[in-house]
Amino acid sequence: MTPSVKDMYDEQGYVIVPGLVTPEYFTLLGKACERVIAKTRSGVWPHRRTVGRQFPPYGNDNPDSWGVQHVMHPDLGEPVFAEWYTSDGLLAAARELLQCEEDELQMELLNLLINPLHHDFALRWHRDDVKEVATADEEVQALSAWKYGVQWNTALYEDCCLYIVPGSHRVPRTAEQRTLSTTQDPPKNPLDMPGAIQVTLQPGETVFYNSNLLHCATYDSKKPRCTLHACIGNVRGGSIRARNVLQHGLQWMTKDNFSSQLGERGRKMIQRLVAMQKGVEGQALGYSLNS
Ligand SMILES: O=C(O)CCC(=O)C(=O)O
Ligand SMILES: [Fe+2]
Repeated sequence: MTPSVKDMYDEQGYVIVPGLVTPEYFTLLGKACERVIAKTRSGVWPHRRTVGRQFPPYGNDNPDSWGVQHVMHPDLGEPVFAEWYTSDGLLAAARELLQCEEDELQMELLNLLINPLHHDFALRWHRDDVKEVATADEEVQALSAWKYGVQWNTALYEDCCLYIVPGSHRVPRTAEQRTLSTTQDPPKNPLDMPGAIQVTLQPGETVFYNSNLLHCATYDSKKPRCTLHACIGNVRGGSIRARNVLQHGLQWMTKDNFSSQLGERGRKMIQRLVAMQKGVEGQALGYSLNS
């Protein structure tokens, strides 16, 4: 019997799913991405991931970009991103992986990962919401609690940037994995990490992954990348996702000019994010890593 998508995700910490971008969305998203990438590279859109910076705040000190932040932002005028984020296929997959109902889904991030134009760049090995210096006990604790959200990359062009260690979302790092993920340096060869594999996505494929799976990425300035990078939460997690998600600066998502461009389904999902944001207002959320 072939394992289900959910079994694979639970066991390995990732699963590749085709077909979540219909041909119509493929064209519309592709054109919208071209426009937001052009705005980012020309400096018109300031919310970007900057070469040289692994985590938010991404700063503005390098003209080259490896990502476009907040593609659903109303100021970009590209409603197709929110339409796709709330589309039937995508939400069905998210519900399956989170084992929840539609009225428990919390809207979170939708960003775009692109190739820098002038510099190759790499992210070092990391878990998105566990510090690299965490003890094995702290890792066990953090990993077991990290089940109320799912992250995904959906490639519009072939994408081989991401490396992961399957199964590492369930166990603390070995001594060698710890050494290789504690350095601040990008990996010379990501496949030196014990257990690592390279993830290759064909256009239209999506990899869903647990963002605390050990992962890194390399960015080749010569190979075009156009990959939607997103996450969604389950309200049953309470404020557990707040640190990871809110570090990206999501005040704009609480405003009426954003919710008014969403359909009924999206408006309900955004209300749950706003409630989480209100619930943690004024609280220090501690260290912030990435997403
Ligand atoms: O480029 C990727 O696919 C991964 C990005 C990533 O790991 C991050 O932003 O934390
Ligand atoms: Fe990451």
